[in-house]
Amino acid sequence: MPAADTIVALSTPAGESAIALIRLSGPDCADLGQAISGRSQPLRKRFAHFAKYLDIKGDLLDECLITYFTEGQSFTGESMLEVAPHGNPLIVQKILADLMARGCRAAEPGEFTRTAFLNGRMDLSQAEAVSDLIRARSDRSLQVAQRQLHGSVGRKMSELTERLLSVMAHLEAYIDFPEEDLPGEDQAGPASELRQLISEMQDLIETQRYSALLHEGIKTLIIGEPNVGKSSLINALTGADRSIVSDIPGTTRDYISAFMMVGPWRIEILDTAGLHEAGDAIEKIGIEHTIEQAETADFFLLVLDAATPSPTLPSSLLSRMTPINTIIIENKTDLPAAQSHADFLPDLRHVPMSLLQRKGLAELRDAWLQSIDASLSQPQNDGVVVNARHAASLGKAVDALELASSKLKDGELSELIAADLRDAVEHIGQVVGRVDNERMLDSLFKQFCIGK
Ligand SMILES: Nc1nc2c(ncn2[C@@H]2O[C@H](COP(=O)(O)OP(=O)(O)OP(=O)(O)O)[C@@H](O)[C@H]2O)c(=O)[nH]1
Ligand SMILES: [Mg+2]
Repeated sequence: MPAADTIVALSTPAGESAIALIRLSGPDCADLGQAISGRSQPLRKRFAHFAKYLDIKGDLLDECLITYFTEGQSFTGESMLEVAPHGNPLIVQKILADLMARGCRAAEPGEFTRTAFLNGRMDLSQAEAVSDLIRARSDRSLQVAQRQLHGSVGRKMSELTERLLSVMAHLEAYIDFPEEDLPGEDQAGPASELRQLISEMQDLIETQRYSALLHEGIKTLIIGEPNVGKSSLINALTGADRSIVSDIPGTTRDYISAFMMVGPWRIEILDTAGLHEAGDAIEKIGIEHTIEQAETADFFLLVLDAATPSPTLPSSLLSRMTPINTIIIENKTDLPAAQSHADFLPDLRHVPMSLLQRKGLAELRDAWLQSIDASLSQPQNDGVVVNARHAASLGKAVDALELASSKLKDGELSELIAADLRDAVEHIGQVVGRVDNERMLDSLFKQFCIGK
């Protein structure tokens, strides 16, 4: 096989910083390390060398730390170099240009992690976790990414595969040794194990919703009639003058979104146009947008003016609101005419508030956190959370298992059932980016005495 390229990339953000990190991976790293540091000896592995960076003409570019990793003992599995110069974009640019002049190639996005995956340093779900980890913006998503990086998804897939292989082994024994003196084909065992596997995999697929919420944020809609204080609320929650506040009803014409945190959860919060029957053409469009947004919202903060009668809400909105996903905010409790609206949608949680006096915000955050925790508490499945790609593969595996299960019930041939099970194993294998036939054989041989 021809030697692969040696790739190079700046691994820290472009711009001024105390230090920058330039990473290289590929067969030339050992020679390059020696050449750029002007050493006569090869660099010691896994040792931070304080060295002068000398360019291809021998000119000094900077003083930096250079660390060399040998093949098999690095992130990518190839030999690697990490060069840490001062974080001056000009120095970084000169070093990158010099490394290119010495034959390196600029790395593609994600190429270091891809190489790590191709070299078997991690499975596909772990490679994905690297990018999730970098992008995580809340404690919860960080936690899930870290677990996945440590192989949580891979381990779960291995467990499912083992169990499927065991069902298969049971069935395949009859294909391979029909005349052998094997125990009678007890279909209740494999059939109930299959049902169990299907239900566990469906639970796993469900966790995709959780992972989407973690990454995109819990979409929360502030809704209510005009002038009740919706824009005041988004501003108070985000600590910024994000939305215009005025005493003119109908000030907010279209939705405005911002990101914020509630405890460990990332929230995308949207201020919307006030809901009411009348209104000009632009307001009407704004209200339509609110109703559209409500269809995909995860959470609602329904704001009321405590001094005015309870609102009449469009039924399309009301039907989306449940005690788990909605909090009613009775705002303007400071007004003399303010009254309790506890009897309005009494099943939903009510929080009294005066945004004018900045009262009730802490209570709202507490109630909100409790609601989110209640609806999104740690998913089952040992905390394993799958992403959309995993869920798609698992969905195909479930389809194959459903087929196998109904064939088993109809007493069809073991060969046909085993083919569906094999499909399922392959789809599960796709989650971690590999299908390991060796393991299937191991499992088969372990359970049945083949040697005679
Ligand atoms: N007294 C009192 N006034 C408030 C309170 N919260 C907001 N307001 C006032 O109510 C008016 C409307 O506030 P906004 O936040 O613009 O209300 P909105 O719901 O966004 O209104 P639209 O965008 O028109 O739908 C402003 O004059 C605010 O200063 C409060 O707790 N008490
Ligand atoms: Mg507004």
